[in-house]
Amino acid sequence: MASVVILISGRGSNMRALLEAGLPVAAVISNNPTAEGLLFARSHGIPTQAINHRTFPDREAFDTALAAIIDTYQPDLVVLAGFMRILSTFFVDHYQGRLINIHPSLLPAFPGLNTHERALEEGVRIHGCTVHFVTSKLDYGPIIIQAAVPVLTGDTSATLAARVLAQEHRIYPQAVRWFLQGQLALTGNRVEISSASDGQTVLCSPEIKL
Ligand code: NHR
Ligand code: GAR
Repeated sequence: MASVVILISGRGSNMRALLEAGLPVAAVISNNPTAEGLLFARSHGIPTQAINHRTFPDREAFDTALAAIIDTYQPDLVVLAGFMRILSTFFVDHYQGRLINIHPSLLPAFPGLNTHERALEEGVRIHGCTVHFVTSKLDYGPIIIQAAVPVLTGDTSATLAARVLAQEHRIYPQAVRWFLQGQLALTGNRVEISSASDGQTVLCSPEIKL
C-alpha cells in the first residue's frame, strides 16, 4: 500500500486537508514539538513524531536524524506542509523525485518567506500557491500544480493569506493523489501530468470588471 509521510512545523491545516481527503498518511512528523497539527493528527489515530531541531548541533545533524525517522515508515512520498526548516542537499537528494512542498506564492515569484506581505508591497494583482518537487534550490523545483487568486483592494497579508490558503487545501490533495496514482512524470525541470484535464490543473485569472 502506497504511503505518505507529512512534515509540519505549526498549524497543519494543509496536513488536515490531506487527511480529510483520505490519503494514505503513515505518519506526521514535526520539528516543533508544540505544533498544533500534531494534536489533530493524533486525534485521528495517525502516528506522530516530534524532532526538535534546536537540540541538534547543526542542520546536517538534524536532517540526518529526520531522514532516519522518515525512513522507518518507508514512504513513497514525503510531503512538506508548512514545514519551516530549509533542508540540506543530501536530504533533498535522498528523497529526489519523492519530496514535494506547497509554497504560498505563484512561483517563481516570491520564493522564501513572507510571501503575502511581499506580494502586497509589489502591488501584484494575482497571487496564489504552488505545489512543486523539492530540489536543493530553494522553492525552485519542478511545478506540479498552481492556483491563482485575485489581490483585492483593502487586502491585508491576513486576508490575502486566507484566500490563498483555501486554494492550498484544494490543490495539495490533488497533487498527492496524482503522485500516488503514478500520473506525474518528470522531464527535466517540467512535470507532465497524464490524464488530467487542463481545467483541473490551473485556476483561471480573476474576472475583469470595467
Ligand atoms: N528545502 C530545500 N532544500 N528546498 C526547498 O525548496 C525547500 C526546503 C525546505 C522547506 C519550504 C519553503 C517554503 O515553501 C521548503 C522548501 C522555510 C524557509 C526558511 O527560510 C524558506 C522556505 C521554505 C521553508 N526557513 C528558516 C531556516 O533557517 C527558518 C524560518 C523559521 O523557522 O520561521 O530554515 O516557503
Ligand atoms: C501555508 O500557507 C504554507 O503554504 C506555508 O505556510 C502555511 C502553513 O499552514 N508554507 C510556508 O510558508 C513554507 N515556508 P498550515 O500549517 O496550516 O498548513
